[in-house]
Amino acid sequence: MNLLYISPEKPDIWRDEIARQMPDADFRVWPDEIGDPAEIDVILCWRPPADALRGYPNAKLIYNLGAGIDALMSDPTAPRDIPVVRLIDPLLTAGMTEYMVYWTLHFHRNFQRYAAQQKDHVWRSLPAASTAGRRVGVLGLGELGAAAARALVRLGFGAVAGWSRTPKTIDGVESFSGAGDLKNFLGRTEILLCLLPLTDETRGIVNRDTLAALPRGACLINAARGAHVVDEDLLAALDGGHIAGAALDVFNAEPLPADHPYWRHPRVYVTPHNASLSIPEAAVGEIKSNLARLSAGEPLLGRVDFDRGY
Ligand code: NDP
Ligand code: OXD
Repeated sequence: MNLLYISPEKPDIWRDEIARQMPDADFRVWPDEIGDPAEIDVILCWRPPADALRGYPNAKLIYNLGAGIDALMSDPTAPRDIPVVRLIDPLLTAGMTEYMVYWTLHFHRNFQRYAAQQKDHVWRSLPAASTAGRRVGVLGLGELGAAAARALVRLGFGAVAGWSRTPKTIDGVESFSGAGDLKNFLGRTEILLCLLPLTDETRGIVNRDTLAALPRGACLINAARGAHVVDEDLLAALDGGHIAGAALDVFNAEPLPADHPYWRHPRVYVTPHNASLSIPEAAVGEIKSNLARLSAGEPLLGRVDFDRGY
């Protein structure tokens, strides 16, 4: 099987891991090692440059080496006549769960306020909300959002809710769904986690109106995509005190420009788009089993629905 790797990121660890776990596969790197484009069976890509995905007449599958497929969906030249799958990998999910649990606890336990107090040498205990009563809300209850919600329930959070396109049944998680339910969901949410895919419908979803629908003092954790957030609206809500804090892993421009106000905002925490990473060692096992499904004509895991956009 001939695999073509298309990504601005270095191929080395993928090449090594494919060689270890799929010794019969021929791993080629775009653009220098393509060879005859008609020989390519499967494209492995991450943030492929525009136009790079077309021109492989016998490719049977495009494998997105991450969870978010927004880069691929935004390329109008990307083929739509062969299946696209995205990585669903237990280690990627576990990493995101850690990120979400960490920041939820941070805001839940007022750690940002203790850090501010420490600067002024203030020894003062702040009133603590109970875990059972803390109202956490997850935007997106897919692979990652559902896992984060479940982890919070296991930790004892007693008022976890989630918002998705279609209703969900998850133990301990109140389900809100559809555009008509968004304001109800936000109105009860003190700590908001964003794990939505970036689509035409979700772009800019964290904006002046939706932030205003959260209760005063709410906090935001966004590890989905920067373009979910309207930065000026979030900064205004932080400066006005309506939003108490934000932990942000993803940004409208990445790397976050050196002069961006998020860097120096006292209540914003910045991480460099590494809430969770695809780990080739684990991912290649998932890819292998999906390729076996492809050969057997079985349904593929993580198949992207072009109409929904994710
Ligand atoms: P999934 O596709 O599994 O889940 C998406 C969820 O969002 C689903 O519950 C879906 O609803 C819901 N949703 C989509 N559109 C809408 C809408 N218009 N209204 C309401 N709900 C909607 O995605 P994952 O959980 O795997 O990943 C989520 C995102 O996380 C990725 O797209 C990526 O951008 C980001 N990510 C970030 C990483 C990082 O390191 N920062 C790492 C990995 C991923 P329904 O279930 O009804 O379809
Ligand atoms: C992803 C990411 O979508 O790392 O997998 O952002």
